[in-house]
Amino acid sequence: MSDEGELDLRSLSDEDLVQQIHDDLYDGLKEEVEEGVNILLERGWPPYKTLTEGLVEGMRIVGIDFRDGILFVPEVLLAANAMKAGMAILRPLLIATGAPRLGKMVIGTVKGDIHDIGKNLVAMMMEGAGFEVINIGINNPVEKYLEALDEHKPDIIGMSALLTTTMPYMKVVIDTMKEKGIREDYIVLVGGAPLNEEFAKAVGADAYCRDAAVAVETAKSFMARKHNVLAAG
Ligand code: B1M
Repeated sequence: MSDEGELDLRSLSDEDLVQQIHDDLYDGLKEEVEEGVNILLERGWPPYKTLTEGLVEGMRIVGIDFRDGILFVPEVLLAANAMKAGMAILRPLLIATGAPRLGKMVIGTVKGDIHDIGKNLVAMMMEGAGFEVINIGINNPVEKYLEALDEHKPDIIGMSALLTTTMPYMKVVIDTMKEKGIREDYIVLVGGAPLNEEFAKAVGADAYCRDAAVAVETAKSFMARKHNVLAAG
């Protein structure tokens, strides 16, 4: 809708505004996406609903046209930028202040992979749920994960991969942890669009997390188990 520069987003109904945010995300219109997100929030939309229905759904549509060769990398990069700008508005709202710390997580995208939106979203939601999160970014070789574990001593290590070619690298990280005898010191959670539970099991992770909300729930239940074991011991 870039030819409708005069479009007043405030005049749209919620439903049309969400549709417009999808269109603006698709067109990589960062400022328009920011404005749309702000308007939904002003109308009382909860941040999580704004995130999932406005931004995540918009990016899902981008993904379909990327897959089908209708959109290309430069356009998808613009869409990703617009998405990140929308996420930046929601981040402080999703992050609880003063919540008791539930645990610590190191999270990063694996070597060879530069997708970071989903991983950042997981980091954001985990922080919102009261976890301390150390986000080590993208394209992480096993050494980077090990350094982060050593430095931050987290309870959980989270790995993200969006490519079928990079997801096997998770096994490299887990196998290296096994070789060093530290695998059982951590809860290993994995996620990313091409993964599934079977894959997570095969590479030796503790659990596959379908989305950010599942990541939070899974992390909480593993932390509760860890505390029970410690209390029993
Ligand atoms: Co890429 N890309 N991309 N891309 N890209 C995909 C993944 C693809 C499915 C598109 C397609 O063909 N439909 C396809 C992969 C095919 C495959 O391997 N099966 C693909 C491809 C092929 C590529 C390139 C190879 C393209 C090229 O260069 N020819 C290239 C590879 C670059 C590289 O990494 N080496 C590439 C590049 C890019 C951009 C740079 C342009 C951009 C990334 C920008 C960025 O991230 N900063 C990009 C994007 C944006 C996408 C799509 C469109 C969207 C990904 C996204 O952000 N989704 C994507 C299509 C798709 O996934 N439908 C695609 C939104 C996000 C909220 O969801 O990431 O799934 P997601 O995260 C979810 C869950 O998966 C889960 O929770 C998140 C939140 O709910 N989750 C975790 C994710 N990580 C987790 C970690 C956890 C737990 C849960 O740890 C505990």
